[in-house]
Amino acid sequence: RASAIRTLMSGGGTAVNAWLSSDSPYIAEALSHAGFHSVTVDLQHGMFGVDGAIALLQAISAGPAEPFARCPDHDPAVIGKLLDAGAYGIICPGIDTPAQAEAFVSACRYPPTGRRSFGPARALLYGGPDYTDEADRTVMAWAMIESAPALEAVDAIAATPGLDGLFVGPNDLALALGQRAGQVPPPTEVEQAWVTILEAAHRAGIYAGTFCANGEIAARLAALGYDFVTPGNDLALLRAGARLALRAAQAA
Ligand code: 3PY
Ligand code: MG
Repeated sequence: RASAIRTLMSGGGTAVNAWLSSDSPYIAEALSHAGFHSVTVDLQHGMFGVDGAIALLQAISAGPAEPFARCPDHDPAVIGKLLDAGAYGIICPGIDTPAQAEAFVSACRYPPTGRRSFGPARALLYGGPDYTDEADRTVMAWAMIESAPALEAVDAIAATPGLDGLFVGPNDLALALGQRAGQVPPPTEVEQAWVTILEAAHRAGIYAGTFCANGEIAARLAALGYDFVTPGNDLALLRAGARLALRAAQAA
């Protein structure tokens, strides 16, 4: 099965990605049916481990959204397992150097290009019988830029052969730049980094993606040129909906 996200973005469209932090296949399935182009299971900060993530990827593929995963760190064994479980995109946190970017891409690609081991398991069920032949052209590798050294090396990281995109982590970036995380709107240092990272990605001919605190910021960054935006995580969506319903119920 081809990646609908790749098709959308290569035609100039912006993909809207949901971000799953809760350990609930039911919520994963609901988000997949809600109209997002992809749903990312977050193994770095989400309330589940690799075994839980496999059930979440299954639940996402019960709906139309493409299953993505943010791996917990740079471990190629975990990246391989998430790909074998059917993740069509891997977002890798804390890529600070071109060497780390190269190792990350290698973990996502079969030999002779990379070092991914053969054993596609559930990926064959999701991707179909041609999965192995197409995987290196289908699976997306996104490097997260979220530190001062990463910002410094952003052009060299973007030039990594086989890397599909740079993905901004605005909260870690805020901390790295001496600001507080979680500010809405983010500090000007992060606003500037958003422009720098977008330009570096597009200069290198790869995509630019980002996490955002909410839909308004996601819309603004999509208008700026971001190809892949994430309008808050599942808990942020739940809290925002709860706040609106409470306010409406108590308006009388
Ligand atoms: C960050 O903002 O640092 C992220 O990793 C997005 O969740
Ligand atoms: Mg982060």
